[in-house]
Amino acid sequence: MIMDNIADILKKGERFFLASHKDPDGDAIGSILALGETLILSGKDVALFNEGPIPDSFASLKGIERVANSFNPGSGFDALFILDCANLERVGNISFHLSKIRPLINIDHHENNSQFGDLNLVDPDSSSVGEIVYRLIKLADLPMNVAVAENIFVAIQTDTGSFRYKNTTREAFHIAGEMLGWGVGSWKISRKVMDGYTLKKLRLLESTLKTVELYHAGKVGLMTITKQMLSKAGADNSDSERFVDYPRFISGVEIAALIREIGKDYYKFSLRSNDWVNVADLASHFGGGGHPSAAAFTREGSLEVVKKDFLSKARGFLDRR
Ligand SMILES: [Mn+2]
Repeated sequence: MIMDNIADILKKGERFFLASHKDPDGDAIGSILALGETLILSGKDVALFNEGPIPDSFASLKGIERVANSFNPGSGFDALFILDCANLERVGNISFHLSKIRPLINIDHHENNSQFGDLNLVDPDSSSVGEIVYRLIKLADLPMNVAVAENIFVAIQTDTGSFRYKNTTREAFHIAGEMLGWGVGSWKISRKVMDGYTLKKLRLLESTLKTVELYHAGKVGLMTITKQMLSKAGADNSDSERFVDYPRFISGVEIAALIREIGKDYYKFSLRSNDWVNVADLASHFGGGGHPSAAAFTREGSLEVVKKDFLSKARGFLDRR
């Protein structure tokens, strides 16, 4: 079984390269930190990579100082681990250089994962990659401590939206509970990772909330962030992490979207659904992807046009019920 093969590589190897997707969320950061820390505790050598930018809310996670955003492929790695990436390009600009390190081990939970690894451990039923890392640690009998536990907790907590999204399983609660047994202070982590707003983030939220619009009989909720709004708040796009939840909170909304201007006539759509719409399918119509209830895509064109195209496709998905 693939899981046993990977556990074997973790036990026998000495040097590992670990990377996760650019614009990281808590699962991307937490899962490489957790796997990195347990390997270091076992006396192994690890290089951790994330292209960034790393949101302020993760600045105090245990081991974060080890995560590099520049890359020298070096040599002598026993394996390359790519975590929480549906495809290799998600790693960012270094994806091209990574082909030098083998075997490439792909650990993920996106349904649309392209199976780009030499070994692919893809489990869409896992709440987070942090949950899969936990199982690997158990299987390979790797050491746990509070740093490993904290990062697994963060991965699960952030990918389940603090245990509220549809992927919040009994197993997710079970593992999170076990992490508290290792000394993780869940309230402290929540304060840092889920709260921990900076003033610029709150200012950005203030202006973003003013853009809320409802469409299709209140079933689609949209918010928009322009470059101008970012600069006015002194913020950047990493400050808008989870803002898409606000239109999702509105009663009656099934599809929530946050549209962010990321370049000239270039927009990123972050999507969430509350119940029946598979937003990964919806995003795939525009070349994106993700999970059934959390997905994203990017689109070129004027704001008016990209919004209109999205709303017309979204209507089709709402009508399918
Ligand atoms: Mn994830």
